[in-house]
Amino acid sequence: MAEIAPPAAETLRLFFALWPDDATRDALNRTGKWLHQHWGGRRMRADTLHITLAFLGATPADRLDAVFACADAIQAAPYDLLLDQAGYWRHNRIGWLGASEAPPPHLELVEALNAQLRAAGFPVDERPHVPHVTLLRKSMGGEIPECRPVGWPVRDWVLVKSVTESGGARYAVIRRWPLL
Ligand code: 2AM
Repeated sequence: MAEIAPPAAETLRLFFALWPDDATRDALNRTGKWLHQHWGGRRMRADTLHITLAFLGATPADRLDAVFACADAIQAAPYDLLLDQAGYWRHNRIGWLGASEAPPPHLELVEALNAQLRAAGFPVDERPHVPHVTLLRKSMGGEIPECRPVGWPVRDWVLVKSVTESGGARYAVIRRWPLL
């Protein structure tokens, strides 16, 4: 008799991120157009632009409360990010805008989040964190053009669910935590 496989446990593809306010998103999107003129590739849609703080990947849906608890445990202050450095990574053909100097509160937030996630048994990216907004995928790269810096007033951070659809990834903000 054929065995019936148990249904696969539902998983969510999750990451913590900074999500831009409207003015910051517009400025990032303009830089995306500018970089695209130089480097080509596929521009990220304006409504998907973000900075990843911690990438969890496929997470069992029944662990969502544990993910929330990690974030609830964090106390962090608001800060301003200056995204003043365009870059290109050859290994994944990404064109990005990032911070040449990440302010201490940003790095502290990432470290606090990683510490909570690690303690709760979630996978943590041990590579050094490079704060960046991916603007182009499948890009050729090239000489780095002069880019107008983008100031980002960081006042909150979010947990995001990524859903893969035929037109690419769609992101849905699940919850938001204020910086106080
Ligand atoms: P990227 O923009 O540099 O590709 C959603 O996929 C977000 O999580 C993106 O910002 C992506 O970074 C990041 N991400 C995807 N896979 C990752 C991984 N294995 N480790 C760290 N970050 C990842």
